[in-house]
Amino acid sequence: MSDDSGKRDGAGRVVALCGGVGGAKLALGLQANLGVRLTVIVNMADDFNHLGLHISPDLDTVLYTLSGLNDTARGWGRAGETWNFMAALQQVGGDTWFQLGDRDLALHVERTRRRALGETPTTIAADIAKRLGVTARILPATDADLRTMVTTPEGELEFQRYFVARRCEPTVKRIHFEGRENAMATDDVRQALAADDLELIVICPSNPYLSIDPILAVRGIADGLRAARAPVVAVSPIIGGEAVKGPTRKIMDELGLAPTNAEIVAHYRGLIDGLVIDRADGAEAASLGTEVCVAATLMTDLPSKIRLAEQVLAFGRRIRGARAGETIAVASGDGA
Ligand code: FO1
Repeated sequence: MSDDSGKRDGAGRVVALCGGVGGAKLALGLQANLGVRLTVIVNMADDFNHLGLHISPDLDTVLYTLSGLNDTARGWGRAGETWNFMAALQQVGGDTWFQLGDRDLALHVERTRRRALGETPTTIAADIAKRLGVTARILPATDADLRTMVTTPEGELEFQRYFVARRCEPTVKRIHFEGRENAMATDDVRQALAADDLELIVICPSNPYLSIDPILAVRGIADGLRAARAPVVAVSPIIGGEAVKGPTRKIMDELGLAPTNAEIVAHYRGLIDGLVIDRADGAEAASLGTEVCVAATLMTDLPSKIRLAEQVLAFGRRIRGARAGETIAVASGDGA
């Protein structure tokens, strides 16, 4: 490799902070590059209790995506799914606004059973990840109860009620995380962020307000990023003023935030050493006031996820190199 990968890269670990669908795509690309060297810290604040089951949507999206079981068209849940449970539930007058596929249902039933026995989300996630063949290490951000609540003109909505039942239509006036005062990072998360062989921390292109903030709200995680020996880079969820998927742009508008990379830099200020932006926004690079890597950030297939992950890792190497006193060119992901 032309850059310093031979010297500094190689056996080090990488930690990725990840929410649901968008973040999981990059996590898959990172896993393809890093295998067991990757640790994914997953948002747990989308969790909710439904039909007597404890549902962990972002965790399951990451588990299914990294095991190759996910339905890539739908974005969540399992490929080859059947919906007999939902049809039968409808027949007996059950709540069907939240779709639970027959195969997916097994995971919710088993997780609920094990939580009721007192097992932690961390232990359950690690065991299920292993059984599903996930290579990377999967860590819930916290084992405590944390809930993203969205304040709308209709009142406060639990995240899934806002996101799924109301399809993100209500205006978002405020987002807060119920339980944050007691939500501590697990020991595994603290150790992952404090590891002395940590080479890079990646904030995946999940929704900063709905998926990354509830991770950073967990006590010990934001401080862990600041104290980490490794650089922290974020991948922007914005391309050309639009969000790739989901309500990011709408929420930014409703919160009075400009849908720009400058806003993303401001949001993560003090936490990140660099931002990966799309080629469509390359002209902004020099004015963002942080190290920038210009890359193709739209992930449409596995090769594009792997390529973006490679560029993120190369960006991290460049920042480490610069810290070690080498010069850093304004990075262009193309052919870097
Ligand atoms: N998203 C939907 O838009 N509709 C659903 O019915 C739905 C069901 C569902 C079941 C399990 C699961 O793990 C995720 C599910 N999601 C559904 C996605 C989920 O609401 C979001 O992906 C995350 O919470 C946001 O990142």
